[in-house]
Amino acid sequence: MFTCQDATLTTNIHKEFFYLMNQERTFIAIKPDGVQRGLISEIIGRFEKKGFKLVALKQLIPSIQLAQQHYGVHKDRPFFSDLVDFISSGPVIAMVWEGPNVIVSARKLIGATKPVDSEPGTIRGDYAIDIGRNIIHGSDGEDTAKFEINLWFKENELCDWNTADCEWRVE
Ligand code: DAT
Ligand code: MG
Repeated sequence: MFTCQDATLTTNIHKEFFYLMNQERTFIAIKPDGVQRGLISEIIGRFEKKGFKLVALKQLIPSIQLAQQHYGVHKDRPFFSDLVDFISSGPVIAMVWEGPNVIVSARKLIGATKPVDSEPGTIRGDYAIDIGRNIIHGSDGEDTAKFEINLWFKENELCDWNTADCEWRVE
């Protein structure tokens, strides 16, 4: 017989399944301009306060090779060489953030690529005035996120953990 307890259990299993299906990870980097301008805590704070979970973080000066691989999709664009030089010009804060629909959500927190188009309230809208100094990078899709996380981090640098208040973040 199907009891009330079974129903609750089934609902919980569905919720758990739904939650796991919607869990995503994205690669976020504070570029050298964001680091130089003292915006690290401001930027990390926006992702934290939104409710996403930090699963990896490190500071590094990217090699030219790493920057070229990261921006490989733009290799034929006229700004490619300046972009690579800029990204490898100083410390970058490389991070992986996790949460439901975090890839799209992070892009919204970041704002449009061109600061003239990025809305006030977004990171670029609040802190950037030039496309070549737009503070922050975020993966633009699932495949890109996987590629970038693997490019910047080793598997053992990613922390699997749960926030103590996770039931207050996701129903
Ligand atoms: P996003 O960083 O929003 O994903 P993108 O992938 O189109 O944007 O470009 C990567 C970076 O390259 C972008 O953050 C800044 C730089 N860039 C893009 N278009 C540019 C342009 N027309 N002139 C100079 N830099 C540009
Ligand atoms: Mg991009």
